Amino acid sequence: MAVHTADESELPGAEFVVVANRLPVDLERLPDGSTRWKRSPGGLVTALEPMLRSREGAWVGWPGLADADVEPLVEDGLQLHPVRLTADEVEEYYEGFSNGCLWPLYHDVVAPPAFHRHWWQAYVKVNQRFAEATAAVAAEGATIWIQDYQLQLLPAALRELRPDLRIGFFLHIPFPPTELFMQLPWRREIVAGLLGADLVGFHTSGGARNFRWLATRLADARAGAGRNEVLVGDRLVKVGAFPISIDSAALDRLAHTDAVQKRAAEIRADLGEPRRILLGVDRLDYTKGIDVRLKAFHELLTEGTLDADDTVMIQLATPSRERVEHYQQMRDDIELTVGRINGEFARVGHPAVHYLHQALPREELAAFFLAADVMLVTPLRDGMNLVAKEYVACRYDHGGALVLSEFAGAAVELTQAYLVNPHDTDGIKATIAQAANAPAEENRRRMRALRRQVMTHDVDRWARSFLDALGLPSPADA
Ligand code: ADQ
Repeated sequence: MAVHTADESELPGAEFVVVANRLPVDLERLPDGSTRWKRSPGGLVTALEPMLRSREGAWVGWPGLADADVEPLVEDGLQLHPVRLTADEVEEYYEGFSNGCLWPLYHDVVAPPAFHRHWWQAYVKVNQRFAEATAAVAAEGATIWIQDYQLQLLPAALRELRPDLRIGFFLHIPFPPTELFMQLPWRREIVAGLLGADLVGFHTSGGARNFRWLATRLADARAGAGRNEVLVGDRLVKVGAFPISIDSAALDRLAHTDAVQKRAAEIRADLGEPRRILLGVDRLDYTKGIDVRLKAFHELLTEGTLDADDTVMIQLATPSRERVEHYQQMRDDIELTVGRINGEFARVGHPAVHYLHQALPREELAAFFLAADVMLVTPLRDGMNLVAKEYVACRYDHGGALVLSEFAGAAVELTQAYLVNPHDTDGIKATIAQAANAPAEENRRRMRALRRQVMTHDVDRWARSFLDALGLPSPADA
C-alpha cells in the first residue's frame, strides 16, 4: 500500500473529515511482532473516497489492533488518523457496549442486550477520545461526517470542543422502536449525544420518526417547523432518511465479465447442474435469519415440496465477532442444523446444503449471485442489507428471484421482491416454493423492476444526498 507516515503537526487541517469506528485500512501484526497496513475495501470507503480525496479530507478511526501506537499516515492525499484503543477498551467499548448491548437492542432485542455500567463507562471514554482526535484534525468550519452506533456520543462531545464545525451523523443499523430504546439505562445521554449533530440520518423514515419522538421526550428538543427537524434551543437539527446503497454500476460491470460468467457456469457444473440453486450470503450474525431459511429449506425437503436431487442450497457466511459469546453459540447452532439436513438428505458427493464459513473475493461472490436461482435474504431485522442490492445489481440477465425479509430496510425500496415475514415459517416456505417455481417471465418482470431501483440509486447518490442535506458544497463550488 502506498502510504507514508506523517508528523501530526505537519498535516494541514482537513475541510472534510469522516469519523468511523474503523479506519479504511487495517493494521496487521506479523509473526515477528512488526505491523503492516492492509487495505480493507468496503462500500463506505468506495463511496466516500472520491469526495475525501477531492477535498484533501481526513479519516479518523481505530486501526483494528489493540494497544497499537501508530502515527497518522497519508495515502494518496487522504489523511488517516488512528485512534488508539487498549485491549480492555476493545473488550468493553467495542465487543461489550457496541456489540453486546447496542447491537441487539437496536435489532429488536432478537438476542438479550446486556447493560453493564463498566461497558458504558468505556463507551463514554472512547467517544471522548474520538472527539479530541477529530477536533485536532479538523480545519476551522470543517464538515464532519460521523458513522454509526459505536460513536453516538461523538456529535455532542465534538460540538462542545469545536462549535465551529458542521456535524453530520449517520446510523447504519435500525433505530429501534421507542419502547425498546427506553430499556437503555443511558437513553438520555445517547439522545443528547446524537442531538449534537446538525443532521442525523437513518436508513428509513421509521427510524427518523422514532428518533424525533424520543428527542422531544428525553431531551429538551422541540418539534421544528418542518417534519424533518427538531429545535435544540435555537439550533436546528435536521433528521431524515437516507437509504444507503452500493456501487451498482461496478457490480453490474463485474457480472458482465467473461471471468465471472465462466465461474458462474463452473459453480453450477461443480454442483452437478441442479435445476435450482438457493443462495444465502451474510456476515455470520444472529440478526440475519440464517437459521430461519435453513429451517424452511429443511421442512420443504422433508415434505417433498423441494427435492434434494435437483435443488441445492448454498450458505456463504463471513466469520464475524467471534469473541462475542452469542456469536459462538449461533455458529454452533447453524453448523448443527446444516449437519442435520445433510445427514438426512445428502448423497455421497451431493450435499443438500453447501456451507462455507469464509469471506470470498468480490468476483467469486458475483459468480455465486449469477449462478443462484433464488436468493434468500431473511434477516429478523436489518438496517438496510446490501446483499439484496448486490444480487440485483449482478442480475443484468434479469434472471433469478429475490426472497427478502420485510424487516430489512431494503424492503422499503425493493417492493418487487418476494417479501416475507421472517417469523412466519409457513409463509417463508410458501414464498420460497413460489419463487422457485414461478414462470420465468414473472421473475424477469420482478427483476427488471428491482434493477430500475438499484441501478439508479447507488451509493454515490446516497452520499451526495446526505452531504447536500448537511450543506457541504460540492468540490466545484468549494
Ligand atoms: P452488515 O450487517 O455487515 O452491514 P450488509 O449490508 O448485508 O450487512 O453488508 C454485508 C457485506 O458483506 C456485503 O457487501 C456482502 O457482500 C459482504 N459479504 C457477506 N458475506 C460475505 C462473504 N462470505 N464473503 C465476502 N463478502 C461477504 C451494516 C448493517 C446493514 C447495512 C450496512 C450498510 O447491518 O443493515 O446495510 O451496514 O449501512
